[in-house]
Amino acid sequence: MSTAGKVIKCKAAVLWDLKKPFSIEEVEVAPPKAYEVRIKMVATGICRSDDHVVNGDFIVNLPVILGHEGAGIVESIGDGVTAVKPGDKVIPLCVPQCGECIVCKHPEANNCVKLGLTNPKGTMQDGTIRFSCKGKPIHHFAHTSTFSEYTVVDEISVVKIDAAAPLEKVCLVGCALSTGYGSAVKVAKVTPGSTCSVFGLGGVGLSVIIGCKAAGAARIIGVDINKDKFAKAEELGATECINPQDFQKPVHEVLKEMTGGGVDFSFEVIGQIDTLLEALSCCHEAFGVCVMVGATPSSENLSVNPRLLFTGRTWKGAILGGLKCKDSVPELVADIMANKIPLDLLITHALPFEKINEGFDLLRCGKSIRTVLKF
Ligand code: PAD
Ligand code: ZN
Ligand code: ZN
Repeated sequence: MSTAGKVIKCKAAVLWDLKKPFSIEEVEVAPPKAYEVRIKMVATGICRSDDHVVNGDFIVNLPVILGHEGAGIVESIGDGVTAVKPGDKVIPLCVPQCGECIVCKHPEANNCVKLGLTNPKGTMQDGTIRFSCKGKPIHHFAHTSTFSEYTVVDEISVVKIDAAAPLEKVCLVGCALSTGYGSAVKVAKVTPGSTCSVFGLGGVGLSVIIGCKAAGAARIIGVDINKDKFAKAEELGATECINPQDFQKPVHEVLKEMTGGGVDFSFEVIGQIDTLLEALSCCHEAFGVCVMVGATPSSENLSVNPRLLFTGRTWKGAILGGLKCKDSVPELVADIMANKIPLDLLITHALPFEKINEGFDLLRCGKSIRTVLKF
């Protein structure tokens, strides 16, 4: 019996309060309105950005259904939707691409004006909500809310992918892979023969390494305080890895010595103020480019001596690797299917959706790269 046009009751992981475990609840998911799409989720990754919300470092309205790195199949569409149809395999996009705004029309930018990252209301574009639980409205997150068996997204926040794509893998294109790969290739524009340093070897940092290698970097130095991350980084293309705790001096000085004055491209993929400054300082003072990838706590500021930039450094940031997702996500999925991108190596754990709290514990204790939850 078709569920189109009806409210669907299903399981979702609801975050009722900060710093509390997710609770698996029966939620009601309203049908999609005009220009909206309801998706049956098949798989979702767990990203540190979801954990930043749980911690209170990334402020959103509660209660909320998190998750922004998923893949699924379209269950039904609202009036006017032309981009996808029921049965299509899709990836929800946490950075929408409306295609019409000044940002979408800019060749280098992806922060669509419809994104509203600086004011995350936790609603659909029309300002209303499709989730409820025990009679209470539950907020959306990042236009995606993939920690639910069914979710509703705006048409500008979803893209169709190859019907043969393995959803339990390519879900990572929804965040980690796009963010890391795009940060190297699109934001930093890593050049052949260059030297790169990558601070933070989680799912996103390792994706930066994949991008640096694809762009032809000659030397890629991984930096992490967890040595267990080094083997995978080297498998993916890091030429060496260092632990800042092994040195008496600041790691930017170590990196400058290792590279004869500083790296060409540095990436902060942790989300901390101190490492952001280290990453900026380790790139060459005359031509180095530093890309901020990690999401620092919304409330924290950084004091920087402007002389760090005076001599020629470039300091950049971007969400989702600066990629226009409707264009790039299907392309990256195709590259993965053609074995041009070793995505499999990022997935260290697979768990049933109900074990979501276990998945977060694995991330917090540094045991996982990416855990994929299966519905
Ligand atoms: P992760 O927690 O899997 O990886 C972070 C890594 O940093 C771990 O391996 C840690 O051991 C390491 N680390 C922690 N502290 C230090 C330190 N002081 N020095 C060196 N290494 C350290 O996270 P992730 O890969 O899922 O995400 C990384 C960051 O990127 C995080 O802040 C997340 O919110 C952000 C992100 N940004 C975007 C974007 O659009 N810009 C998208 C997705 C994720
Ligand atoms: Zn993410
Ligand atoms: Zn736009």
